[in-house]
Amino acid sequence: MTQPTSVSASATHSKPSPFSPVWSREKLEALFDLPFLDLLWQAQTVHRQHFDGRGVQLSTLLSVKTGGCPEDCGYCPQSAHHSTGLARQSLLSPAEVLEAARRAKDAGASRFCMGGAWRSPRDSDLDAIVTMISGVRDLGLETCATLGMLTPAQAERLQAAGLDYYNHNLDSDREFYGSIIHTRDFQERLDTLDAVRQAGMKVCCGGIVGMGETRAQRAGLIHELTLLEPAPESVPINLLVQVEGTPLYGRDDLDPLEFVRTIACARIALPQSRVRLSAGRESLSDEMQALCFLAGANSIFYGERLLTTDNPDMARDRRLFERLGLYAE
Ligand code: SAM
Ligand code: DTB
Ligand code: SF4
Repeated sequence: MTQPTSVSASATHSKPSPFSPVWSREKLEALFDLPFLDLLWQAQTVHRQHFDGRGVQLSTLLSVKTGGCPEDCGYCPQSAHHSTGLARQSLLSPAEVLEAARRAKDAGASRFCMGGAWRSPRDSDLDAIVTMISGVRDLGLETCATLGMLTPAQAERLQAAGLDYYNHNLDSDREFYGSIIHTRDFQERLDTLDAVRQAGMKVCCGGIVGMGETRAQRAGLIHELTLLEPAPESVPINLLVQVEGTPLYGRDDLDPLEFVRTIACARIALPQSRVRLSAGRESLSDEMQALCFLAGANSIFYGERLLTTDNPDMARDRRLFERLGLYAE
């Protein structure tokens, strides 16, 4: 019988950080390969060193501009390149957005995230967005937006309006990325993340698994996230929601335990970040979600809809929190 194994971060990476241990891609691959229980034990240990183990942050999403996006992201129902039957919706009014934010706050969310299906917003689009941001803030919610690529000036404008977080995902390993998205490259994503950081906002950056990538490529995604300096404060790990009409529809489902492994590796390699159990919860049992929390997830999207697809209803989540003794942060 083999003994429990642990993998520790190496100090010999090309980009050493004074703030956190450094993970090479090879070390991350080895972490992914640990026996499942050893990996979970290590993740839960790291989790408890940095967070209260039972607190889970709740973010509610709203799609403020839906569909018709010029990008061709292979997973996304909102791309104009795919025929998914999704109804387009032009930019909502600030009043409509604030009404949804009020409901989210009353239901217990602490952060409200506004998503726009743009490659990059026009400056004129941001006029309404800045009104939404200050209104949501005035309700006492943290604010987050995900609007595509930003110029440095646009990032500064959003920050000045009171935007706390900007979500922009790396989405996958650098080498796998090109088989999923052809209309913007990995470096452009890094440039937007840089603009967000330089403007002084917190970064929400993660990815999607279950797109047909290998385990080594999942390790590659986490590795890329560890190279962001400082580490993103918020790391959404999405499980692909397969939408008919998208190129990724019909891919083999990822083994749910592999999803748990991805959460655990994100937790260990990004010990101070909130790791969000994001899209895909609808397809996970309560028991599988419990394993994700054990692996170190400490944030969820809360509310019946993600952007265009379903999420567990709030009553189910409240029951889940009760069953597991979790509390909302
Ligand atoms: N258009 C902006 C962008 O791409 O940055 C913001 C919205 S986009 C929908 C935000 C993220 O949602 C994507 O980066 C991706 O990680 C996630 N996402 C989109 N479709 C998904 C799907 N079908 N399953 C899981 N995650 C998805
Ligand atoms: C993120 O990483 N996941 C969220 C949020 N950031 C914007 C979006 C998930 C979208 C899932 C597909 C949909 O509902 O359209
Ligand atoms: Fe557009 Fe974002 Fe969807 Fe890509 S993920 S198609 S950029 S909305």
